Amino acid sequence: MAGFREGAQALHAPRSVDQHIHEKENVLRKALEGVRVLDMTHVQSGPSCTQLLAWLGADVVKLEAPGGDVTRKQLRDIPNVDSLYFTMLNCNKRSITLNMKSPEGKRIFTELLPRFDILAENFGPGAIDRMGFGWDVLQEINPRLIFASIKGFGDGRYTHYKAYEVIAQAMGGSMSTTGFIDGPPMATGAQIGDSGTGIHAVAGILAALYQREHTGRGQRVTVAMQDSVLNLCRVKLRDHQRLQRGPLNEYPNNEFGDEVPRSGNASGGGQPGWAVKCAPGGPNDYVYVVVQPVGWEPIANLIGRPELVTDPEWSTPDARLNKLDKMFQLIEEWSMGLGKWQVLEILNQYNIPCGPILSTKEIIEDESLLANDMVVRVDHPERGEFTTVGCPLKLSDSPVDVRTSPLLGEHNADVYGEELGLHDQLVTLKAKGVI
Ligand code: CAO
Repeated sequence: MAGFREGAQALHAPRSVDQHIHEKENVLRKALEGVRVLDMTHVQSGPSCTQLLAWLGADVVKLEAPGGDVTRKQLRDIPNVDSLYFTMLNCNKRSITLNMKSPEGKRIFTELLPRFDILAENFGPGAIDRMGFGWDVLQEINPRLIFASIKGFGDGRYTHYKAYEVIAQAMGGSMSTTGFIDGPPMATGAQIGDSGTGIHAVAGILAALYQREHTGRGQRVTVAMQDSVLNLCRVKLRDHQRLQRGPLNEYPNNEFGDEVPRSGNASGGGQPGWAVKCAPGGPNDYVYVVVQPVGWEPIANLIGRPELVTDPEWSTPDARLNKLDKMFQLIEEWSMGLGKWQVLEILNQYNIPCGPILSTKEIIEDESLLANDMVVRVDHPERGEFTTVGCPLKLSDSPVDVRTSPLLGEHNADVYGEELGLHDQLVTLKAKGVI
């Protein structure tokens, strides 16, 4: 951690040229090198957060109950091998096991804690307190500790409730605003409740680490899944308030009540957009097209309706607002004669923002995603090679090297033996179910 502190202090202290050179020579190879995370997270929301910290260079030690994170066994595709659910969310971490309900487990935990900068968890409400390690206790053991918790909900009537991905989508404003008006509320495939919350937690943890450089104190970071989804649904709350002044003209809906309706594939932004069908008509043969004001002329020409460029009924964004459905129908009549990749190419020749709907197969085979290390092949000691999603944060001085997730308890000897000097007790601790 010493290198990290020096680096951060240097940010606010005046530096001489000599100091600059000296710092450059001692440059950190990873942004979070020296930062240590004791990772008690499980399932998705927490592990997605700590995996990012690991990719940024932190030493992330995942502490699991002796039975392991439940996702090691969930949705297994190969018998007796850690599931892809687990391997894709726990790369670059180390694994130790510890029974937090045994007195010896609690003692070992108390010895471990001062060696870490961050403790992360996303247990059900109250679980960490029931283990005997509430914030007061943790602070006493390690005043510099940053204690990050992900829960379903913030303080209030839902505090004590457990939460999963789609529950957060339901209660954060996403489900009521996703789908078509004549259909039920819909969940989105993007895991905004779990991984979306994990990313929010990363931001909170990094801010707390930076503040600690000034105060010397750790702090509590809490992030709720409902709050994170709501943060991502900000524009829907914008539209809710706009409703008081009249209908939302850019929505495809004809009627408006006192709540934001589901609006199908409408763009949600200031520029209208829609997914139009393409040939040969398969489930993902669509292109999402956004019609900016400058895009109308080339689009009208491309679709064979040049007269609409100057027709006052069509020539301005305002004039088109009450017939967006008709506008996208005209575009679709054109796009249905072309494949989605052709449409992408043609529209981009005119700088018209658009995107083909990519299937998971197309994504996993996409050359540019592979080249950018966003689709990454990783070697796992038991399953062989697997494919995962790489790190979307690209730092020029902190390259990410995606490495396998750990086997359960793989690093017990390293951490308990090397760090705590418990080499001789490892076999007994294992036999007693402590590790
Ligand atoms: N040693 C001993 N016991 C351990 C342990 C360890 N190392 N790690 C966890 N446990 C115990 C906990 O102490 C808890 O025991 P008690 O309830 O008896 O105190 C028990 O495991 C269950 O913990 P849990 O409530 O976290 O797990 P669950 O399967 O019942 O619930 C979930 C799962 C996800 C609903 C809940 O953890 C939750 O609401 N988390 C917060 C929201 C969240 O992150 N959701 C994400 C869901 S998908 O990414």
